Amino acid sequence: MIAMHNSFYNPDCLFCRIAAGEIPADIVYRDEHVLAFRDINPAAPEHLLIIPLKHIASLNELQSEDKEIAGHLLLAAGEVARRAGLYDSGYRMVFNTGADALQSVFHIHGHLIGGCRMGWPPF
Ligand code: DGP
Repeated sequence: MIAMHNSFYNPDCLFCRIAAGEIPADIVYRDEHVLAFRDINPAAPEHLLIIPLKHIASLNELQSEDKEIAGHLLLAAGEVARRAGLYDSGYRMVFNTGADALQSVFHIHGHLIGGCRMGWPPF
């Protein structure tokens, strides 16, 4: 367990607690800025979440100082997709933000989904 109480780690945030190893998850990728793990309630045959290690509530709270983290998260997506076997077949990355998008966990997470043919638009 990592004991940190600062703006990087929010002890009340589920995904901060997963990133700190306090709550188990099926982790598929980790580096100095991001973590990817399987969603507990998959919406597709493969459904992973890619999160920044830093607590940032949503895309709305992303600051220009977070540029490196945000870019890093997108750069990691291809490797996460490769590890999930989705690199060649294709996948979708979604950031639910706010009420209309049904965001339920307020720590930025990209849903990386795939393993089936999807439709568009998503509603
Ligand atoms: P959203 O609704 O966009 O905020 O997505 C939150 C996702 O987080 C949702 O698809 C379910 C997933 N989730 C919630 N709790 C847990 C958990 O404890 N572990 C894992 N692996 N995923 C979780």
